[in-house]
Amino acid sequence: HGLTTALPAALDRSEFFIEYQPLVHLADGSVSGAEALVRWSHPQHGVLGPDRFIPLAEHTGLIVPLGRWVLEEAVRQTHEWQQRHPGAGPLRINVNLSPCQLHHSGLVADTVDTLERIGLEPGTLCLEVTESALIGADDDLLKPLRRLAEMGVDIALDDFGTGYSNLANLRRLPVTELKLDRSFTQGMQQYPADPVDTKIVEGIVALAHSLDLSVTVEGVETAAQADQLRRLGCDTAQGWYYARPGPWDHLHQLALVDA
Ligand code: G
Ligand code: G
Ligand code: MN
Ligand code: NA
Repeated sequence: HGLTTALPAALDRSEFFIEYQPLVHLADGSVSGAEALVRWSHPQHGVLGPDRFIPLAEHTGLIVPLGRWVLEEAVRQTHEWQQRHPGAGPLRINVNLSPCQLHHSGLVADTVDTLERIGLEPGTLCLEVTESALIGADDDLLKPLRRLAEMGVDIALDDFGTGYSNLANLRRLPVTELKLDRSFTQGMQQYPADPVDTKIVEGIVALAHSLDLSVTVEGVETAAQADQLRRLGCDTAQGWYYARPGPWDHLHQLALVDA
């Protein structure tokens, strides 16, 4: 596969870049942070989304250095922003972790090193891990996440509700946040919202809050969705209604509006 063999050189030539999608407090609409989403500016094919190359990078192991680069870049831009806007309040940065990175023994050391070298508080970072990556995870796999959580790094369970949700299992995972999959948000499109989705979201919010987990909803595209998810008690939202993923400067402007 041509893209696979081009990946290592692409990393050397800095062909990757990050777009940031804002995370918004549902209570007042203020920006709380952003999710870092990697893209590849391919010299022939143009801008490629992560779906096109993350699976290839996972297959070849390049995901480890690529993931390290994403973390470094996202932490650096967040820190730079904080230095320039000390009064604006901390912006949280969410970075996705692939299951391969969880298996890599350097995860904790790399993360700690990046945060310390750049000078970002661990509590400013949230690592997103998919629910499916943690299904059936044994203690060895959870140990690095637990270490990071003890240091104050937030851990979010991404795409929650799409995997096999063993709710009892949730207690044993070192997570601080659930990111509800877009499919639940779709049921909130009309008034009144889909009654089944409403019941499910209510149940998940009650469970999450009883375990001291916050709830982020993905894929919010309309005011109706934001409104109904807010009333169901969800804490944070992300989606095109607020902003599409974009360059840091775009996020920067949104964050300063309510600062
Ligand atoms: O916004 P977008 O279509 O680009 O994101 C598609 C998927 O790619 C998301 O589910 C996200 O979890 C994943 N993704 C985006 N950036 C990264 C990254 O840096 N590392 C990993 N492992 N996945 C990412
Ligand atoms: O990590 P994750 O898979 O959740 O990454 C978010 C993905 O969802 C990215 O591909 C992003 O571009 C996409 N996305 C973000 N906001 C919206 C939205 O409001 N609607 C839809 N359909 N997709 C979205
Ligand atoms: Mn994600
Ligand atoms: Na997701």
